[in-house]
Amino acid sequence: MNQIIDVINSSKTFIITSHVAPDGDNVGSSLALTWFLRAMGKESYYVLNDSFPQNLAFLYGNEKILESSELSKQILSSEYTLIALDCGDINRLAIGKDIINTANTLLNIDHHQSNNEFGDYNYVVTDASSTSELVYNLISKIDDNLISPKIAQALYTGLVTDTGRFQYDNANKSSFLMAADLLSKGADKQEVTRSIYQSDSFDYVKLSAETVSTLEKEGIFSYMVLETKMLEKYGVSYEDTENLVNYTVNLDGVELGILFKERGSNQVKVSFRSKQFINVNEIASKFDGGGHMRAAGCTINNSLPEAVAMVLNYIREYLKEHGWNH
Ligand SMILES: [Mn+2]
Repeated sequence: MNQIIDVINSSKTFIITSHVAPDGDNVGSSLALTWFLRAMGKESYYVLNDSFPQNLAFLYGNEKILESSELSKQILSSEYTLIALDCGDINRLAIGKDIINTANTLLNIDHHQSNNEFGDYNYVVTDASSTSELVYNLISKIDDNLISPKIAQALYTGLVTDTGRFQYDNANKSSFLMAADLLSKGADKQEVTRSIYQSDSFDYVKLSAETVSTLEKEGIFSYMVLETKMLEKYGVSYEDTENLVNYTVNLDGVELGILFKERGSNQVKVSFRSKQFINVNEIASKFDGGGHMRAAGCTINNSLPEAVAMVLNYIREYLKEHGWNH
């Protein structure tokens, strides 16, 4: 962490980016670090080529999140430090390759188990609750007084979403201490609750019901399927379905939950969640994906029925091998 602090102190211009399919932790940590660097008197830009879930709009407010093409040539031809947040794989960064290649220094700050330390400097702690917690540690060490209520709110959001409101086993003592400190620095916990957990649209709840109706249970695992036509029927966007997978793993007697989400005719996003002992990062990496012990995902370029069959066959074998198939 000290080398990262040295790089931050000595650089003038920063580009912050993160993984595709933005979530509370990557948006929260990115906004917090972008604003903190500006408070230090630095120039910093948050760049992410993707669309954002509606329930995070309260966080970014008027902040302009740039697409790669909107960064001026002037910035790209000057010296800048690129900071990759919450992303285990350089190929998953939602930013133009040229921006990665021409960066003076690449900093990698992350908590994914699958992170392969692709940065010039890496601050990777795989048992940290969230990248927001790592950014919090870092900026508290640089200058605690520059953490404004807005920054506190962004970090608090990342912490709450990545720990599933403090219920997953990645929520540890330091997470609660961080939460308490952020509340004292002006984070508004009820705004986070209202915006993220109490603002479901009517159509989203109807879509959830239809998705849950596909639920199947087989021994200690369960799964559901979300087809593109269901999203179209209810007018819900793909980005807004991040939490549906929880229905699969919250069942009594289930250790492993899987959600298959169809994307077009030949791509399926698979989300894995586990409760106590299955390392889903290991399972997802069999299909070129990754993530954490208790939450991971992968993308399969195949039709929905093919992808479902392929993953379920693998899971059945995997559970059998470990003696968990009953
Ligand atoms: Mn995260």
